[in-house]
Amino acid sequence: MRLALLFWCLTSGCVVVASDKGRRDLQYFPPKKVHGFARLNVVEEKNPMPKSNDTEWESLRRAMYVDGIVLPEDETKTTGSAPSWRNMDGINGLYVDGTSVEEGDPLFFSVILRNHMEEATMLHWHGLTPPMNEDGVPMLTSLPLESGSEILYDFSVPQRGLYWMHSHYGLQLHYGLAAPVVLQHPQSYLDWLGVQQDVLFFVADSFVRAECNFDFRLYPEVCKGKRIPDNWANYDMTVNNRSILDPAVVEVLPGSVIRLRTLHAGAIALWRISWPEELGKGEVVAVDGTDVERGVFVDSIPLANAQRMDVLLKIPVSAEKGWYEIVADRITGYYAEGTEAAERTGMILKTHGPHRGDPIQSKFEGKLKGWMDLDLDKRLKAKFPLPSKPVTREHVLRLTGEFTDDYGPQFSLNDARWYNFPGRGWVNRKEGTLTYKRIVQSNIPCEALCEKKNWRGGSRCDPEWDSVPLDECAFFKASDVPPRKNSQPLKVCDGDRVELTIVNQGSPRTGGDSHPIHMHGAHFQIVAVNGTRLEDGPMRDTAFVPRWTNLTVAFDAVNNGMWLIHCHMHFHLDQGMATTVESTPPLAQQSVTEWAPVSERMQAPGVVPVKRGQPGC
Ligand SMILES: [Cu+2]
Repeated sequence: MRLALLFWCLTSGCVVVASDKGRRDLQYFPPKKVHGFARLNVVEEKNPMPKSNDTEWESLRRAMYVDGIVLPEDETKTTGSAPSWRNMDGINGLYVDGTSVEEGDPLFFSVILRNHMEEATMLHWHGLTPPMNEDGVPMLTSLPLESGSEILYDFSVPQRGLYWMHSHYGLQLHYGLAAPVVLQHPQSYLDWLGVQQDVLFFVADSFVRAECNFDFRLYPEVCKGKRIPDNWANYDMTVNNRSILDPAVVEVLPGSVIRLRTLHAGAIALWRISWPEELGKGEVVAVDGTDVERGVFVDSIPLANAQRMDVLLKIPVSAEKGWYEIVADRITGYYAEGTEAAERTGMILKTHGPHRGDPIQSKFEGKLKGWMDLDLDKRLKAKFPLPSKPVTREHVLRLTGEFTDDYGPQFSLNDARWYNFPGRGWVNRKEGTLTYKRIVQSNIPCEALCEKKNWRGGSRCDPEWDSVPLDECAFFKASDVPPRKNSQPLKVCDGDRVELTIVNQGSPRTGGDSHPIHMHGAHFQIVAVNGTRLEDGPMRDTAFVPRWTNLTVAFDAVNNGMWLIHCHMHFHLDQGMATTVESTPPLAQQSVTEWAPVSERMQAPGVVPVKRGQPGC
């Protein structure tokens, strides 16, 4: 195996670094040829099925999804682990078969993506670590995928676990544009875990029409001047794309061990997932697609936006009931709401016989803590922690801003708001003034400042509006605005061991919120909570940061480029809660090559690996 790996590295250019735990930490450059691919389509449903009784807003509903085609055998040049599009427990997703590939060896992620929608899109491969041009972030490292066009992604991944794809373009995640990505473990590892069956639990919430929430004044042609309140009745809560009224039913064998693979694909809610007492405690075996040391048992799973967690559950041999309910309760990040009145969705595990047909119940009815904290993260230990290495760079990322009842999420990072996709904003159209066409991209309309109708009667809504003369308010019109350049990136040098302390002190006026912070391009390790160091804390790509908490994460800057770091509550991202981690000096932007004709397919996408070692560092 060593010889084969060496040969592969010589011909394909990978970097192998031995860690102090004996793990091969691999950074792969893109494969030079296509190893068989999956063909995916991004589609908008023309007439989405009504899902709520709230007919007032149903006509505005949008629904988007990813669909795929399994190519005939003779059209692929498969190596045995090429991606395929599969139905996994009722939801379609991308499956990369690593059962016969050794852990640490590359799996090939070769995907052709075609946009069948009328608007542009771009899919991000959440948690994967491709070269930056294939990360799927429009306007930062790639072009938007315009209507009717195709693109080829072709890179290799060392990871094994549960990942996902989702739109990073505009408000599309609110409309459900997401799907699972399974990078299957080696069969020997599954045997060691004792797993006989994987059960995917893809829990999501999507909002009926995101533009018409706090941004409704920016979209008068769609929202007709009315705001759709973001109360939970205007969300669809689903597991594997099915509601609680018609839940997914997955058949399992009595006496078997299942790996319940939970993934939060929703835009806003936080979830706690639980199962009946007959199934006992679950053993946590992975978070965010990274394995953890065994021996941590839980009776429920807290899941923030974009996070994943795998647990082993034993189906009783007797299986007297014939069915077991896996329940997701909406919880909060900062105060106890309990679960009785909380929104709920779920799925059925069935051994035999019909499901009883009653609404899904939770064993924790009214008893479970309804908020989310880091207690479980503190207990988990990474199976493959970062190798020990001196820290060479430290950064602080303050989670700033607040939510106001009148004007919605006004969050920022280090007091700056940044928008990396085209959206709408307010443009001053008064001729002959210094503020002519000054863009204020914010959901607070100018009249809010003029009327001083802000949070609890204060005199100020948003610093961005402070410099606008009151008599110019009438000249601000809702307009399309381009993305801005990020003026406050977190700069790192290639090869740095970075420690990033995420500070969430809350807001003195509102108390503040909790935020799931996701970084692209690398997994980070949770190394300290409120200054207390963790030994071999879990590796994650999305850390939940409760309010009044400081969380320190560490990562190695080996995947050179520009990487988005942002809150994964989508309304918060929409309002600018994002920045970038960038190598110093900033790299020239490269765009992903557009889809090449068939004769050039073997060369696509032609992305040149970024050179290691930056001058000035
Ligand atoms: Cu947030």
